[in-house]
Amino acid sequence: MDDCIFCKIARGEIPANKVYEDETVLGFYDLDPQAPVHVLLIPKEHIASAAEITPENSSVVAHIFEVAAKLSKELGLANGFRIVNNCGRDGMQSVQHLHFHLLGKRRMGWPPFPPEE
Ligand code: DGP
Repeated sequence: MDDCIFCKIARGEIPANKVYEDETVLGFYDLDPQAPVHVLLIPKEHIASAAEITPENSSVVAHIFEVAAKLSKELGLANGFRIVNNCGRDGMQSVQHLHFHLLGKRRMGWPPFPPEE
C-alpha cells in the first residue's frame, strides 16, 4: 500500500534497523522499545490486521512464528519472551499493517490492564 509506513519499510523507502529479512517476512527493531529486546515482525505483503487473516494469506503468520523462535535463540531470549499482536481500536493497534511484537530480556506483567485515564 502506498501510504503504509510498514510497506514503505518493507520496500526500503524508509530506513529501519533490520534484524531479519527473507522473501516474505521482515524483522526490525521498534522505534519506541518497551523492553531491552523489542522487534517487530511483519509480512512484506500488506495485511491490515489480524482481523484480515484468511486461509489464503495465513501461511505467513506461521512463518513469522518460526522466525520469532529462531530470533529468540539468536537474541538471547532463552529465559522466555512475549509475542504481542494488537488488533483494531480496542486492541490499541496504531499501525494498520499486521505486525507482531517480539519482546524480551525483562519480566513481563499480566494481565494487560487498560491504559490509565
Ligand atoms: P501497535 O501499537 O501494535 O500498532 O505498534 C506499532 C509499533 O510500531 C509501535 O511500537 C511503534 C512502532 N513504529 C511505528 N512507526 C515506526 C517506524 O517508522 N519505525 C519503527 N522501527 N517502528 C515504528
